[in-house]
Amino acid sequence: MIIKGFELRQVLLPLVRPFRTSFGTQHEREVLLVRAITTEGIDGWAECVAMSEPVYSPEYVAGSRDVIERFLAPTLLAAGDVRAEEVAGLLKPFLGHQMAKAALETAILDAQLKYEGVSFGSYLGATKTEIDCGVSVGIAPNVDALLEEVSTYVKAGYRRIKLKIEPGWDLEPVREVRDAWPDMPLQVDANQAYHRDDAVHLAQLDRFNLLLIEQPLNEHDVLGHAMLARQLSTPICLDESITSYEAARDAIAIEATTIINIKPGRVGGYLESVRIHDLCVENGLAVWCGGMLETGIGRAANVALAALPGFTLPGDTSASARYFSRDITEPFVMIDGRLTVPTAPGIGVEIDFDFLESITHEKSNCVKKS
Ligand code: SMG
Ligand code: MG
Repeated sequence: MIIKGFELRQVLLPLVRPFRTSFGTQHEREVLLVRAITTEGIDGWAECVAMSEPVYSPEYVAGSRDVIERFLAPTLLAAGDVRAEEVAGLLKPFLGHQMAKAALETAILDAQLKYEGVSFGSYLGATKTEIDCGVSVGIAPNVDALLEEVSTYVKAGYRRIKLKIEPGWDLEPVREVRDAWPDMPLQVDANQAYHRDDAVHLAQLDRFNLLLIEQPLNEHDVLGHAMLARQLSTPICLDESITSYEAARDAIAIEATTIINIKPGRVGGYLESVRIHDLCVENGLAVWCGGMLETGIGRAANVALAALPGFTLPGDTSASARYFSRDITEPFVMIDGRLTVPTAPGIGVEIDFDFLESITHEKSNCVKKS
């Protein structure tokens, strides 16, 4: 498949409610979209999950766009005939930038699969036609507001609740939610907000029967997570630390994690995600699909990934309405706590081009240098 060029778009979508984590509050989602334009006349689409600022990971929207324009896109365009399976190898000389690389690989994969008439789910190895949905709940202004928000999600049918925590917002909110919903699958995510010497404090979460605690320590402190795992009965799940297959393999080897949150953007794409999934299955670890406040474009591919057999826990793959009043694809609607895996070729969703145009604030093209 010959890639003629890439179109990059920065779009801005307001969130239906602010989303606060230990690293800040999001009021809107700025997204970099990648369109792979091919000589076959089929376009492939993908979403780069970098955020506006480098606060969840070192990547950020303007930086991802820059590295794509300057290095990644020219390399792929110079390669001529490129299949998605070759993208990671071609981009390997450029270090890091997994989210930017993932977006390019995914856009090419979408075009390739559309051309071949194969859905993302079939290609990746999905075994389910629908997936269980969880929801990630931000840090609230107070416990009453949190209970109110959680209650709307419980009523909507979500099958698992994840609470964002940080020092000063942990034991009390978790206790209140656990008391209100004693049987609800519940987990917490600290986004690196604690330190090794918080082990005794964090062990107090053990009494709340949590599925897991996600990324309590710094992303580089994998050994610290292994030490913490010995002091807590709540399973540790790594998110930010798992940036590749190798990172997953090593974290598993030292027992720093017994569950992994797989985010394709964080690990460089869906192909690497499948490798990590397979590694976890071989090692008896459960995985679940994380979320980065994706639009329908990124969500469609995530939902397909979450349909693989090792994804045995509900993911942060919520319905479109949890994020946006209007999405750029047909919305993902949750029925009985589940989303349906798209079956049409490629990512399997249609883009609303009029709406997309209206929310695009930057657009540029990367074309082959002759
Ligand atoms: O997509 O529902 C979603 C967000 C899930 O909590 C979520 N993501 O650390 O797992 C995480 C965060 C990262 C993004 S927060 C803006
Ligand atoms: Mg997380």
